[in-house]
Order: sequence, then C-alpha cells, then structure tokens
Amino acid sequence: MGHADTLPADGTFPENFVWGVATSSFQIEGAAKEDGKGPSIWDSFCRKDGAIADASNGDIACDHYNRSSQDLDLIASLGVDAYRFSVSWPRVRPGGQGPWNTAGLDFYQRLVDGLLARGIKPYLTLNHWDLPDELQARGGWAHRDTVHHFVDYALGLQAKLGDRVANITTHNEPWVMSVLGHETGVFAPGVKSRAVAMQVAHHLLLSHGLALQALRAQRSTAKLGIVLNLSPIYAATPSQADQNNARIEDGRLLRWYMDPLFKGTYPQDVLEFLGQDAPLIETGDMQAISTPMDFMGINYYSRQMASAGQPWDNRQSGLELTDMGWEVFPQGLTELLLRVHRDYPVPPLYVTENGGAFRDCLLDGRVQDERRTAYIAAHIAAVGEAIRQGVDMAGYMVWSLLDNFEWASGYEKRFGIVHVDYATQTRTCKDSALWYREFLRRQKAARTERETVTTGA
Ligand code: IFM
Repeated sequence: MGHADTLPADGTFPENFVWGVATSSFQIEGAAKEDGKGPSIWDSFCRKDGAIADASNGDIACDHYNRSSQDLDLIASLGVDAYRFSVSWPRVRPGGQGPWNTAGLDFYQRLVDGLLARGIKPYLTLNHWDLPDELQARGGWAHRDTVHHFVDYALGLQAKLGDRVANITTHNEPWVMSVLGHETGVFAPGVKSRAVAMQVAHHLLLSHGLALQALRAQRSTAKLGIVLNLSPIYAATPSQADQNNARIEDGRLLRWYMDPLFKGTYPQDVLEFLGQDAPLIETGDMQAISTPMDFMGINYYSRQMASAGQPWDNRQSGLELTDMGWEVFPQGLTELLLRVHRDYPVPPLYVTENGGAFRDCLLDGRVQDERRTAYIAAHIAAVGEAIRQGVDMAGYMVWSLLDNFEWASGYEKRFGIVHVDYATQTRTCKDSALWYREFLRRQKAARTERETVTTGA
C-alpha cells in the first residue's frame, strides 16, 4: 500500500471533498435492445466497417443494466462518496422526443435509489455521447432543434430524478462530440466537416446554457454544470510555427469552451482561424451559454504537444506511456487547474475523470496493476498541489469503475480499477481498486480524527 502512505491525509483535501468513481451508459450498460431502448448513434456507428478496432459494439458491454444491484454493492465496497454515471437518452426516450420509456426511467430510478440507500451521492450526466439515432436522422447536434429536444429531455429527467441527485452535468466533453464526432469522424456519428463540427460545438454549449435556465426555472435542487476534457498544450519546438499551432490548438480545445461559458464570447483568434467554418450564432445565444454554473468538471488524462510540421509522436518524449499511447504527465493537471482558476471566474472544480489504460493480467484472481495505481496516486497528489496553491477543488473521480467499451478502441483498452471478464461478466477488484479503497479509508479516518480534535470529543 506504498502509494497511500505518500499521499496527504493531513487536511489538504477539504472536509467535504467528494471522492468518486465514474462510468457512462453506452460504455457499460449493454442491453442495447432490451425493455424498449432505442438505438443511439453509437449503436449505428459500431456497425460501420473498420469503425471500432476490435469490431465490437455496446450490445452487451458490462451488462450493467442487468447487474446494477451487484455493481452498486461493488461501488459501495470501495468506500466512495459519489458515483458519476450517465443516462442513455435513447433508453429513456427512444426517439429523442415523443413518448418516454417507463422501463428505462425505472432503471435509473432504481440506480439512484440504490446509491442513496448505500450512502453514495448520485452524479448524473445527461449526455455522454449516445444521442438517439432518430435525432441524428433529423440532423443531430448540427440541427438547432436538437438543442430544444435536449432541454426537454433534461426537464423530463429532472421531474423523475431531480429531487434525489446531488449533481447534474449537461454534457460530457463537447470537444470530443464536436471534433472527433464531426470533424475527424473517428467517433459517432462519423461526420467529416469542420463547419459542421463547429456548429455542433455551438449547439452543445447553447443547449447546456438553456438547460441550466430551464432546470433552475423548475426549481432544481441539484448542482448544475458541464464537464470539459482539457489539457495543457505545449509547442513541440520553440519555432514560431509550432508556437502558433499550440496557440490555436489551445484555442480550439480550451478557450473555445471556457471563453463562452465564463466570458460570453468565442475567442477571436479561433474565429479568425475558422473563417467560413465558424458557427451561426443567433441573438441571445452567447448570453444563454454564459449562464452561471454551480460547478465545473474537468477530465484530465495527459498533456498535448502541438507541431506545425510532422505530427508529434509521444514516444519522442521519453515519458512513460499508457496503453492508449498517452504520456503520463501528472504535473500537467496541477498546471491546468491553476490556469483555469487564474484565467476564469470558475465555480468549484471537480476532476470528473482521471485514470489510465494499462495492459492487465488476471492471475489467480488478482490483477497487479501497479502502474495504474501509481498513475492515480500521482494525479491525486497533483490535485492536492493545486489545492495548496489556492484552487477551489470539490472532488476527484477515477475513470473508470469498470473495464468497459472504450469507444473506437473497443474492449482492447482497459481503464477499470475493477477487471471485467467479458465472457463471464465476473468483476475482480484490481490492486488499484484495493489501493483506492485503502486511501479513502485513511482520508476518512484522518477526517474523523480532526473532527474529534476540533470538537474536543
Ligand atoms: O472512456 C472515455 C470517456 O468516455 C470519456 N473521457 C475519456 C475516457 C477515456 O478515453
């Protein structure tokens, strides 16, 4: 348990700091056609030749839909404060609009009630990429109508679950849906147009702002916010061309989202770079997008290198790489949190995802994933450093609870702290899960000790 000893149990993390684990609907639920669920864009994308590395799909995944009670016990056994999950829009409203699916809604109701019964706070994400296919057929996120369908979906869920969820995230990683889904086309729905991608990004942001306003008008008691995937971006060399490239990449990844959310404007240099590919913006849109949030989530995995010439190859850096080929760079997380805190009037921040894919070996009922444990411990320490330097941090969540469907990489990449044997659906806590449990036990013991000293009990 070496890493637990090296991490602070000294009050660095505030008393109410939330420790959690995270998943998403499409990646774990399976039951793709059960109980009235409609198809999502990922169900369709998986059927395209060559779209998924191992030609797999989300039909069964971790079969979480049929095993949620056992999975809830597993989550509780880790001693976390919170579980971050997403709702599958096509499971609860198969066409994206029109009739709701009671069986689907009941599933999430059982999930939320099951979490609360175990003393775990539900953190609900409305959109973690699995848009109903029927809405895609009508233009998907590129079409402004989808913005209003999303607000309606948010209100419906709020009516069903809103009184019991601690925290609602509108969108997970709009950059991914926009750029990977609609510019490079390597993710669903597989569109390849920069102009479409930027319109999608604008509609995602707009729907976020309008959903916040509508949920508050319906007296939401949950804290409301958005989750962005962010990284510090460095120029590969000091050349002017690489510096310029780094500036634009930073603009497209970070400032394109942070500026409108916190300043109500898009960054001018990115608008100029986009030229004709810039989105159509209607009067009032920017004001809606900048509706104040109660929290913001950041998903952090690595830094990024920008090069105007040959694409940067991560193997050049000499840093440790994960199985995704991503550099292990925990100091980037501290730097990122400090920058966001310095440049924007941010609400309390969460690291809503952080973790590593590593090749695991299940031997005699044990997975000795020392590298994953080291990765998580180093990043928790990086969050602690940001707190010491004044950043208002509200929580940290490991990605992911379970090995799961890693999008275009299929099941080949394993991010879980719990191993899943897909043939039998057996769950086995990896050493990283046991380490996290022990780390949380120590955090809580230290917290109780401090309370005892303070109250003199
Ligand atoms: O698995 C994904 C998750 O769905 C979104 N954030 C990044 C993770 C790892 O790639």
